[in-house]
Parts: sequence; structure tokens; C-alpha cells
Amino acid sequence: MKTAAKIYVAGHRGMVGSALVRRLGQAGYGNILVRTRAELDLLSQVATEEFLKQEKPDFIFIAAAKVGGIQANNSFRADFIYQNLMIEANLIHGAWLAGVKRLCFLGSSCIYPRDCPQPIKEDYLLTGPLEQTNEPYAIAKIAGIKLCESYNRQHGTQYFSAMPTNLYGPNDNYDLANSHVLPALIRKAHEAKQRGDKELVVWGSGTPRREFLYVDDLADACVFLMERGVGDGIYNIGVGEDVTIRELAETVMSVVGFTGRIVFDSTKPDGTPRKLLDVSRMRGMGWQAKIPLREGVALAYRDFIAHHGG
Ligand code: GFB
Repeated sequence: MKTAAKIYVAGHRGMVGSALVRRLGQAGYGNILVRTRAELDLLSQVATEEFLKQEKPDFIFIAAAKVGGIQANNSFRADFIYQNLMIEANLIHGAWLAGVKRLCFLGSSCIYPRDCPQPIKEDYLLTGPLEQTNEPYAIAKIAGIKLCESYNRQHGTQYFSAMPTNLYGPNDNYDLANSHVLPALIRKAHEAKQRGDKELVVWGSGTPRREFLYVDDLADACVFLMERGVGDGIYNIGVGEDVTIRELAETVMSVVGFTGRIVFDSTKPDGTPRKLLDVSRMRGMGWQAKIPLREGVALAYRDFIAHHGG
């Protein structure tokens, strides 16, 4: 990628897109193309194709998506499958029509079968049934991977897919009902501390295991892959270790300084029992995550205080 290249980051206001814009800026790329939702509706095929044909970016990162935690995925199943299918189909097909050669599609670790062996290798895709709570989202993201693969085969494009594990960091969603676990626990622990509560409510049993990647590490990995010129395939992006939800809650409590006890709400779903990515493909290429969990949680807490706290 030349520093003068025109790079379109779809979804630049979201957690992943904003991290990509930060990373590209740090790396000296000065021609970054962005559009707000009001300026460009990615659910509209006509508007998206028109925009791409006019702008003809050299590179595209697809960070635009309908995302949320376990409860949002489970409740708004139609929104998750429909919006993600439309956004990725419009952007990938539109990119090809506009002659865009290189594109990075962002997926998610929930595309892999629910009960597949751990750590999860890229090759396990489509080898078994998916987790039910986020099946519509996972199906949409699998379609995105297959779109990239199919356009590469039929049209000779160079579109690859990055598969991040559970992400967190600046610009995360802290809505208690719809967010992911890490931002939810940061907010809950902070508010519990402020109120002087004795308990912190954690959904499910606390036994599921999850891997957490700071979003700036993901952005670094995506830019690394684009700069390396990978033109096809799936790349797991993770840290290579996981923790239980109970351990995560303890880390968050210690960073926030909340000293009460944890209470588990068994009316809420656990989701998939474990989701740890095998990151040897990226390690083999010389890339590794840099920000350890505790440090990342401290950075995320600082961001939460700056934007939502008091
Ligand atoms: O992060 P999370 O919502 O999504 O939940 P998934 C992870 C685990 O944390 C589950 C537990 O076992 C939750 O029950 N948990 C405990 C909580 N307390 C809370 C809380 O206050 N809020 C939330 N949200 N969870 C998502 C998928 O799965 O992961 C998406 O639904 C996507 O499709 C994303 O792939 C990365 O890790 O279960």
C-alpha cells in the first residue's frame, strides 16, 4: 500500500472502523475516505454502487456491520442477518464493479461451529452446527467470507477476511442490554462502585471462556495483512489465550476498584462454552497482539470515564 493510496474505511465511526482510521493515520496514509450513515446508506445497493464507482478507492476495509452482544444477537435476529448481508453484498459486489482490487472483510469468531475443537483453526469453518444465540449473524458473516472467496475465484479480485475474536476498546457500546460482556462489566462495576453497591450481577454461569482482543491490535493486524498483500483467505486475529467470564469480571472489578461480590444471573444465556482462536497463521507471518488484557481493560476504562463516566 502506498501512502498516497485512496483507502475507504466503511464504518469509520464504529469501534473497529475508528481504530482502523487511527492506525492508518499513524502509518502515514493520508488519503482516507469515509462517509457517515447520513451521507451513505450502505443498505442501499444503488447508493453504495454509485459511491464506489465515483470514488474508485484503491483499498477497502469493511468495518461497517450490525453488531452487539449475546442478547442483542438473540433478540434482533432479523436485523442482524438482513443488515449484515446487505452491507457486505453491496460493498463487495460494488467494489468489484468499481474495479477495486484489494479489500479486507471483517468477520467474527462466532462463524465457527459451536462445539469445534479448541483452539479454533481457520479450517474448521463449516464443519458443524453454529451456536444458536448468534446463528443469524454468523450466517451473514460466513456469506461475506464466501462472497470474497467467490469474487476472487470468478473475477480475480484480492479480497481477504480477518476473523477477530471478542473485541473491546475506545468507542465501544456500553448499553447494558445490547453490548458485549466486557463493556457491560466495565459500566456495571463503575456504577456499582459509585452507588456503593455490595454486588455485581454477571449474566449466565460465569464458566464460559472467551478471548479478548484490544481493538487497536485488530486494526494493526488488518493493516499488516493489507500491506503484506494477502489476496485471499481467512486470518484469525486473537491473543491466543482465554479467560472465564468470572475471571474477566474479577479483572474488571480490580481495574475499576469495585470490591463487592459477584452474583450470577442464571436466567441469562451462557452462549458458546468456549471460543479461543488458533492464531498460528498470523504468528507464522510475524504478527502478534501486543496489549495484554489487564492493560487493555485499564485503557478501555479510561475511555469509558472520558466519554460516559462521571
Ligand atoms: O460478549 P457476549 O455478549 O457475547 O457474552 P458472546 C459473552 C459471555 O459473557 C456470555 C456473559 O456467556 C454472557 O452470558 N456475560 C456476563 C455478559 N455478564 C454479561 C453482561 O452484562 N453482558 C453481556 N453481553 N454478557 C457474541 C456474539 O457472543 O460475541 C456475536 O453474539 C459476536 O455474534 C461477539 O460474535 C464477538 O461472546 O457470547
